[in-house]
Amino acid sequence: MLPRTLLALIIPAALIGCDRPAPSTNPAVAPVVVAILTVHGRIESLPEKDNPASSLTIYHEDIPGWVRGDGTKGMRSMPMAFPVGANLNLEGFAIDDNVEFVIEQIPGDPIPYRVVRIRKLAADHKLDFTHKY
Ligand SMILES: [Cu+2]
Repeated sequence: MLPRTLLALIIPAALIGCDRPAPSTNPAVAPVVVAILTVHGRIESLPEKDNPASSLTIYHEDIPGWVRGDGTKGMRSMPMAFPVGANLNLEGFAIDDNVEFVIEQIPGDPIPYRVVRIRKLAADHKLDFTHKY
């Protein structure tokens, strides 16, 4: 678990360039996972120990199932910083690795999306960063 101060620094950076779902205003409603998305992309940076400004940044392909704040869906391919789930092990991953990863989206949670699984794809796997919608 990351120290709170570290999260406070990482989360705003992770949200830049992305459409953040509005947090729930009703404290009685527990945040629920609204989407579990399997996505392909290429690692651009990795979180570094003792560097709160670092992050898992992945240039991801289009994500048609991404739930936007207004309830519509889709996010075009882009480089994007992702918060990392508590049990995600990034040992052995390197910049420029092609990866398949799973994002959980939890609007209303202090961390409204996070990467919970990741695996390497073949180095010659063809990624498609064209915008298809
Ligand atoms: Cu994105």
